Amino acid sequence: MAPTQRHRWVTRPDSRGRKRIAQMQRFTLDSAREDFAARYPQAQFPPIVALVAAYEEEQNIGDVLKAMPTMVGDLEVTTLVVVDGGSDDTAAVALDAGVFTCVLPVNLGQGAALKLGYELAATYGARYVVTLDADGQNDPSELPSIVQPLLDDVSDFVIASRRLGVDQTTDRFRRAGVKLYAWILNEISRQQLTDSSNGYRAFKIELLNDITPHLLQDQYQTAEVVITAANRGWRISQQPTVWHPRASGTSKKGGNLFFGLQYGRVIGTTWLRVRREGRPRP
Ligand SMILES: Nc1nc2c(ncn2[C@@H]2O[C@H](COP(=O)(O)OP(=O)(O)O)[C@@H](O)[C@H]2O)c(=O)[nH]1
Ligand SMILES: [Mg+2]
Repeated sequence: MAPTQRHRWVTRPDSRGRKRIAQMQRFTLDSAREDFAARYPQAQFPPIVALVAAYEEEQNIGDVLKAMPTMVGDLEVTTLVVVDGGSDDTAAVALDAGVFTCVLPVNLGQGAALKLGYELAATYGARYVVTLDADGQNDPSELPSIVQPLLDDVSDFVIASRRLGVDQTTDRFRRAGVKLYAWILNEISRQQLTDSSNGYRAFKIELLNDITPHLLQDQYQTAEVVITAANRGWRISQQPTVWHPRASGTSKKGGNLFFGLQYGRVIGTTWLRVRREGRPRP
């Protein structure tokens, strides 16, 4: 039987096992970096990078990539897909679409894949990074409105909000969870966000360079990014979005209860970490 997220959670490895896993993760990341550098020896990113971390989304990612804007005003947009292992044709679909594609040979989780994407964006010269899902839940045509507050320099980090916009999904438990966790996160990080778990986000590269070394979550990363950025004094704002149902397939993040527990765990552990670290000096 393939190990599930839940299975991994209850059979945590001992410290030697964790060291071995960390070594394998480093090896995996290095080989993806080398592979990317060899595939794009002349790579240079324009100011805006749309970053899609994708795990087994061959059915959905093609349409997402087709709908991606290529300009915001007079700033060029390019797309970077980080394919996070998996056994389907996600990488082939991304390569066929002609976008920058970085392939992790094994699945490391969305948090790890996005961290690699942030690093590549910075290395190859991007100034703004917009993350969005590969499953069709975020509409790429909204990218200009999501990134605009950064271009106007009124914010450093923008999160799309389905609660300020339109939620076209019907899962009432998920909706209640989004509300509850936004409230908790606002209480501990002194924000007024309505949808802190939305993965449609725009960042200034300076913010990503500052927070990335602090990020530890391999998979459930959305709350960690918000709490870390807020603690480090960056300006966070929100923009309305239309939240679509998944184009096909089911969530890979587990059922509502499991997802909720993981989300709560990440809020708790990140909150403890930032309290320990304290706030950086202005
Ligand atoms: N890189 C990476 N992305 C993942 C993984 N699991 C899910 N995703 C991606 O994260 C996005 C959101 O995941 P999804 O399963 O739809 O979660 P949900 O929208 O919160 O129910 C999608 O683009 C997925 O392809 C993973 O293990 N690694
Ligand atoms: Mg989804």
